[in-house]
Amino acid sequence: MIQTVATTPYADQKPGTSGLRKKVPHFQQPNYVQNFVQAIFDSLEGFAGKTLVIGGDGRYFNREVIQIALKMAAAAGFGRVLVGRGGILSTPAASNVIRKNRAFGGIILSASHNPGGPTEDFGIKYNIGNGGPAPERITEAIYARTKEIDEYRIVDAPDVDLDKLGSFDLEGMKVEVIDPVADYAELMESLFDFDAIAAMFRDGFRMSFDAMSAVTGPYAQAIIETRLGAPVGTVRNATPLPDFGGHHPDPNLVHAKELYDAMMGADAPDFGAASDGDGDRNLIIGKGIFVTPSDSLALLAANAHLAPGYSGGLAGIARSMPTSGAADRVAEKLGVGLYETPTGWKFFGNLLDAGMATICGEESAGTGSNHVREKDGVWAVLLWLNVLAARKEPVKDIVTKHWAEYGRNYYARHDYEGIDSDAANGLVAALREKLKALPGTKVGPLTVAEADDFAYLDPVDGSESKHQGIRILFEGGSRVVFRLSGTGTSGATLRVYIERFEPDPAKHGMETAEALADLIAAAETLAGIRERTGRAEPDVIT
Ligand code: G16
Repeated sequence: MIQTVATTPYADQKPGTSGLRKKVPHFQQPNYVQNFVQAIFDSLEGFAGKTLVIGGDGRYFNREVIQIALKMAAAAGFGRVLVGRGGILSTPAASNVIRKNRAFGGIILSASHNPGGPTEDFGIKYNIGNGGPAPERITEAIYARTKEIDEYRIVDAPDVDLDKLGSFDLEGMKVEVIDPVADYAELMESLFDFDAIAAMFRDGFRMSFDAMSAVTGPYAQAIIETRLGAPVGTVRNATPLPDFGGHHPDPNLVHAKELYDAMMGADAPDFGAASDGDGDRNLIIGKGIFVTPSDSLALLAANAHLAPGYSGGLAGIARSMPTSGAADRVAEKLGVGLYETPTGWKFFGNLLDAGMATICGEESAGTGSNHVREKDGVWAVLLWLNVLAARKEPVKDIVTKHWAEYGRNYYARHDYEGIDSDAANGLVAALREKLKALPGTKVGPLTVAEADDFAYLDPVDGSESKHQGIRILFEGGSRVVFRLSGTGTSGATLRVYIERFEPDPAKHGMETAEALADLIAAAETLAGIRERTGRAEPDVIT
């Protein structure tokens, strides 16, 4: 029986860079979840009788929200819902399930790399039929709807048993509980040379994959240990936990420090990798060398032809604006297009759908391809493994040869987390105001060449996105970018992206902090970070 329940709007349900993310207690307010889910359905058309995919990264509150979403999908008139067993689907696996089953769309429950638990983070996002995050036109419609919603519809029925594979009836809607890993593993096998990778493991290649007690554990075990034959234990922290074991499931040098330290040790394995809460991010570390996400994108693009799924070459490469320009020179050499988009995977969807780009990546540890419409952590790790199996060289040699050929982009991102929102907005506004006057200004040894507020005109649908980050470019090609994160849940996070291009191989052995020292000082001078935020140091450097 469908119940119509009266509700009142919440003013703060504006989706950010990747859906709605808030603390769990915030989501637990009366009807908070129901309002948002109903606003999603109210913003869509033509889904009666069609298929919806629902899954999440297993974090605290996942199961409760899945039951609500299932009952509301039944009330909204969907014909079928595919849901991962235990409510689990990694974000890229959900994208694959949507595409493979030609579903109308999907609801993904995750706050990605943010911590989980009763007082930590939760998130809901909607993906469209191409398997990718809803574009801004849809997220804006959802937000508009949340501001005026006055009722939601839900069926009155017992909870669905999410732990049993099979088909169930929910008030006339079919619910299929599916294996979260099987389709995804099959897709990976179709893209990569599993025989060559398995042979490499047989020959003693050693790897450590840290699943960070998050969603990729079962995926990585099934693929890397079971199918590729890596020794059991290669995948660490493999059981997804609702609170990620109390850790922050963010695969960076701060939160995956144990892996980093192991990879820098004398007895390091050949290859280290990690993924995040929902499985879309990746961290790549070779023996004695961390590969920045921007370099990883460039390296994967340059070597992708070594994997069967990409042997025909790339149509183009896309990267978010704050991502370093390392991939640009690979695109130039390959003679393919390079697209620079705002931060947010949703901006790659059109380029991938139109066949303009094959590989995409972001500085925020995301890399992916046209195989799905999300970034994909395990995919990136497998492409690296395929490249290593084909080239039979250590990661370090592959990276240094790449720099020698293309030049090195020294790169770092400084994050100031949980700062006062007014202070953060004030900092950006002040920068914006002086943009026009900046060119020609000297900052220490540097001279500003250009300064702007990045705007993107989507070449496929003509939509425009403004205010996507302040770029300050210096003579000689270095730059500093300032933007506020759209994924945090408390206060504001200021991100400062710092990059210097160094063509001379004799200068490729510097420490990143040393290579970027002038630019870090210039960022402080230009933005007055310390004065405006009260912070002398970033919280995280990646
Ligand atoms: C999300 C988006 C990414 C973005 C990242 C950081 O990733 O999908 O495209 O680069 O957030 O965004 P921001 O700088 O606004 O915090 P994820 O892994 O959190 O879904």
